[in-house]
Amino acid sequence: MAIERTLSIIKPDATRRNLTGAINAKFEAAGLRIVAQKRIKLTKEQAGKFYEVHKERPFYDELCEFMSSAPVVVQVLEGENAIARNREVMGATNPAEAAEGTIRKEFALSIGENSVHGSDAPETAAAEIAFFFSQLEIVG
Ligand code: RTP
Ligand code: MG
Repeated sequence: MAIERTLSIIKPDATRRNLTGAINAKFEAAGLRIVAQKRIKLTKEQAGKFYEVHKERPFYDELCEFMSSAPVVVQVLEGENAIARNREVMGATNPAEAAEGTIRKEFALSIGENSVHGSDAPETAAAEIAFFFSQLEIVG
């Protein structure tokens, strides 16, 4: 199995409720290592750029508002099959459909305010990591 890196974001609904540590504990328990991490506040424009793939979706504006409404914690997670592993730990986008024990099942408030983001493929992981981090900031 390949060692991968993926981009994770702890979203505003979770930072507001002081859940950063509880969410990180889930990643670490799943064998994912946090090899880079910073707390930032996105502007609506920066959120819009990050989520540009969703530009045509009906929820785009609401999503960009939400992602810039409070600080987020952006992180690089590393481990075996980290991209798929992380998405497993996150659970389904809609918390009503998320499996027991997943982050979204335990913490998400709604399909929009769903506590975490995770890259969905090797190409998007590489691009999303580069969006937030320089190589020097990632220490494996
Ligand atoms: P993410 O990209 O954040 O890891 O989540 P995902 O792959 O599970 O979901 P995606 O389809 O990529 O959607 C990105 C984010 O947009 C918000 N969303 N809102 N109101 C809605 O119907 C709706 N659908 C999606 C969520 O915050 C979702 O994580
Ligand atoms: Mg996605």
